[in-house]
Amino acid sequence: MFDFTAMGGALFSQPWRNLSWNKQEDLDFMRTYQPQNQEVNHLRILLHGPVGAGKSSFINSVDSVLQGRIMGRALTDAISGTSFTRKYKTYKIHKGPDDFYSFVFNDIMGFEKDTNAGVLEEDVELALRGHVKDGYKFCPSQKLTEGDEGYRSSPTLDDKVHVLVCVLPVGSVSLLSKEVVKKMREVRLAASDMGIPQLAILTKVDEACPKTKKNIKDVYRSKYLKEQVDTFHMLLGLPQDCIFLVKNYGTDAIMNDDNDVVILNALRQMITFGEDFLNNP
Ligand SMILES: Nc1nc2c(ncn2[C@@H]2O[C@H](COP(=O)(O)OP(=O)(O)OP(=O)(O)O)[C@@H](O)[C@H]2O)c(=O)[nH]1
Ligand SMILES: [Mg+2]
Repeated sequence: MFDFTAMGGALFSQPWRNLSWNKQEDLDFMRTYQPQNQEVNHLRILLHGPVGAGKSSFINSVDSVLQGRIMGRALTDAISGTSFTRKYKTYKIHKGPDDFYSFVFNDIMGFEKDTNAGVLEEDVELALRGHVKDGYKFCPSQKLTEGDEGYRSSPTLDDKVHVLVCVLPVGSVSLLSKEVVKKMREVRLAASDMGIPQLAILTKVDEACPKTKKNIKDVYRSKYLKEQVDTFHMLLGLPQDCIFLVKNYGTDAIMNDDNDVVILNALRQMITFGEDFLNNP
């Protein structure tokens, strides 16, 4: 049996990924970012992953970092066993009172182990292609089809997903069921077929690693966390440099510049990847 607690404390002498720890530079990048491709207004990031992974929390965390105070708009749920996010919804983040950042998030209902619960892979694929209208409520037993009210027949590049992000608690990597891995791989393959870039965030690093909980600057030095990144890379076939570690802010959190940088680092990569896709759709 793998000794998680022993691994939880061990650190590499040097981080395996170097962050700039320059929050202002990251904030300036977000503020000035605009898609070069004039066909689109926003870069669209789709977060997908199991129930309770921290998808809504990540949107809230980005919102909080950019606003400089804790935000809780993309509702999160601490207790439910089944997915809390059911509606397909686009989240924009305010830059000023009437102004928004040039990237948006969609947060899709989680996959569930049970084949007749949670979002269907087919529906995720439709979302990737831009066929799912805002406000559509996913139904685990029936896929969205042409002619349904929530179905958009002729999506523009703006409606499509430009970068796909798989979200998973880092402590769940070794516990993933075969069914969920299969669903994640299928979605990843569908995105690859469409040329959509992909990355992953592994959340709840604070729960999984006591050293990181104490000092978020050690996140990319933790041996245990690196092991989970490597395992996830093997399971899903995503390159290690496309896998990011994140501690989300809960509604009662105290903000911290170093944690902000860790969140912004992941977001910046999402934007960079999505921008590549938009310039070559
Ligand atoms: N400690 C800790 N808790 C987290 C973190 N991210 C999310 N959580 C908690 O995990 C729970 C589930 O998070 P959500 O953001 O609602 O998860 P979700 O992926 O949106 O789940 P569904 O909408 O049900 O698919 C909430 O209680 C969050 O506060 C994290 O990085 N650290
Ligand atoms: Mg959610």
